[in-house]
Amino acid sequence: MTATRHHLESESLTCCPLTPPGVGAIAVVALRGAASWSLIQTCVQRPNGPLPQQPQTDRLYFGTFDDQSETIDEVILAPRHGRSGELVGVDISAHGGIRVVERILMTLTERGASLVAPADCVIFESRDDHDGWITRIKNDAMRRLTRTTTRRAAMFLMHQAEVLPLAYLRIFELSETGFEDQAHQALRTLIDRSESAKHLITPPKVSVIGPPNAGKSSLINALAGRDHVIVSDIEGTTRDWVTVPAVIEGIELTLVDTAGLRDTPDALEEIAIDRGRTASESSELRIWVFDCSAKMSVDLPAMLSGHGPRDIVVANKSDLAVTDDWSTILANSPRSALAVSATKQDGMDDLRRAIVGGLGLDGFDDALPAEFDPQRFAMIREEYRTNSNSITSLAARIRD
Ligand SMILES: Nc1nc2c(ncn2[C@@H]2O[C@H](COP(=O)(O)OP(=O)(O)OP(=O)(O)O)[C@@H](O)[C@H]2O)c(=O)[nH]1
Ligand SMILES: [Mg+2]
Repeated sequence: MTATRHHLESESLTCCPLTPPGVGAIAVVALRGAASWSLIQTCVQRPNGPLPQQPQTDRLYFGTFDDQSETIDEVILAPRHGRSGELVGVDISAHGGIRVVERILMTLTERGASLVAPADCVIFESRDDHDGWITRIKNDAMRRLTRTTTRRAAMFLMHQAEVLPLAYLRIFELSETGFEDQAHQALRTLIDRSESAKHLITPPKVSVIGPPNAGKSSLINALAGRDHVIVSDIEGTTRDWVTVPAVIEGIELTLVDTAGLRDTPDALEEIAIDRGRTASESSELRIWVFDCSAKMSVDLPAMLSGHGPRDIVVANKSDLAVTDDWSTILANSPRSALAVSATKQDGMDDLRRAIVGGLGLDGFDDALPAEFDPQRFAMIREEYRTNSNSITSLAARIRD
């Protein structure tokens, strides 16, 4: 028996899988007990060295979970603290797979933790959790983890399991103690942040529209990092709209490639253009793509008249000789268009930043509270709108 094991056995340590086996891209294992961090320190290494002696509250740690000298998986650690700030456990999220979870549980039990059924593993406890609403929100976040596909979404949900119930508690407490204005302000902030955060949970649709041959499909391939859609110099190559998954700054997106907008005698193409237009209207963000080496074939201001405030205008093919019209637009300050070359991959970082900004996620801090559940979000927004004088009804519905 090692010294570590002997030391840890004197404390009560339990572990259990929190996510169902084999489902989703992320698996979460809960480790509970005051000594859980000491145990974790023996099996998780950060890329730049060991874990700190004590975990900070409201912080996640990224590292590799090792058994002897072999790495089992990359993990995110979420330390869990009790009401008075004491450590009560650590949630370990790995990439999933039955074997990985088994090996993590095996390592933890070898080092002193007892394996228990999820129902016996106290997941969360809070003095204010009379009717279980805090536990419910936290467990909702954990369940959603099994459906995430990016590390960023996983980190966001693990943060929310901790901070979202606290944000609600604070709003209720402010209201119950007579600080209605502050309660409203805090709720408004939560709603605004949730509006952006929804894009971390449900991949937003970003459609790419513009005249034929402007390089829309090329741009989509450049953003997705693979040749998903057909590119050719024949105008009207893309017919019916096509969706392509992509990840930008950890945000999962659905890019929508559409048929080039033009007047055409071809009935099929006209239908494709119409369908593309409809798809783009229901998108969260639209990217207008033009060929800046070609004479402007459209009345740009007219074309952009339906243009939403957050839509992005791309002047593609900036590697070729740029026409005078486009030179003027690109020289304007502030610039209304981004100069990009899809084939040479120039200007793509600016475009990615503009997409993140257009989705309201520029500088978004995943560790601050935001509602992640679409139904609860719709409910709090509605309560705020219709019942803006009272937090009481909102509190009752959240606690219900
Ligand atoms: N030089 C240069 N050529 C490009 C660039 N982007 C696209 N092209 C070329 O432009 C032509 C049209 O590209 P596509 O991506 O098919 O254009 P599209 O807008 O999807 O066209 P449709 O589907 O017909 O509406 C192809 O020959 C591409 O190789 C670029 O940045 N620079
Ligand atoms: Mg195309």
